[in-house]
Amino acid sequence: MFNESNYIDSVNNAMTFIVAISTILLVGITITMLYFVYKYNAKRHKKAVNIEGNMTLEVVWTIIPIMLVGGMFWYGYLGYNTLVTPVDNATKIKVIGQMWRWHFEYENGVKADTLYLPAAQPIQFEVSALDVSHSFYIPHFRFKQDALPNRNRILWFQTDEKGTWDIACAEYCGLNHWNMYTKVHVVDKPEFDKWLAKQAAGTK
Ligand SMILES: [Cu+2]
Repeated sequence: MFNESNYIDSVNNAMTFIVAISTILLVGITITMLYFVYKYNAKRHKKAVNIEGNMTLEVVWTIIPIMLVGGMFWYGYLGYNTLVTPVDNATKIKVIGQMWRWHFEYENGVKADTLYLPAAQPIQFEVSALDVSHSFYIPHFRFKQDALPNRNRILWFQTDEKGTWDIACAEYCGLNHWNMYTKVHVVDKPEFDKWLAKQAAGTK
């Protein structure tokens, strides 16, 4: 239910939907405009005429945009809903933004500046910040959440895809915002447990 492809798909679908609508509108409006420039050229129509009160047109151009923005909202909502629906037995990780680095805290007290995640396991991120507003952003997973001081945002996430990807800050937060990068390593559960145990031993 919560594999990464579900979440990625909903963001990608929303993007495709919006680009498709925008393209259709751009082409349609441009063609109509050029046609009107030709048809209502001053050489053919010397006198401008005002047309008023067409109920059908009013209704049509009210309903169509409502359906379009409703569709955009729906696709966005699907992705958001996936993130905010609680999952049992999730690995809990605190994500803390600070000028200009990320901190990650695990349930057993392990702290790290690089994020390790177990693959195919539900993760619960608790996102906050120490100083100013940041935004926790993993472009590969289309994952983005504002990290705000005095506010904890809880999101559930899961990925089946193993590998290493960038984590960025997506909210301008000062001089070194541009360099507020770290990495996420998604590894098998046994490898993750081993890493976590090793870190715990090292911090004692
Ligand atoms: Cu930042």
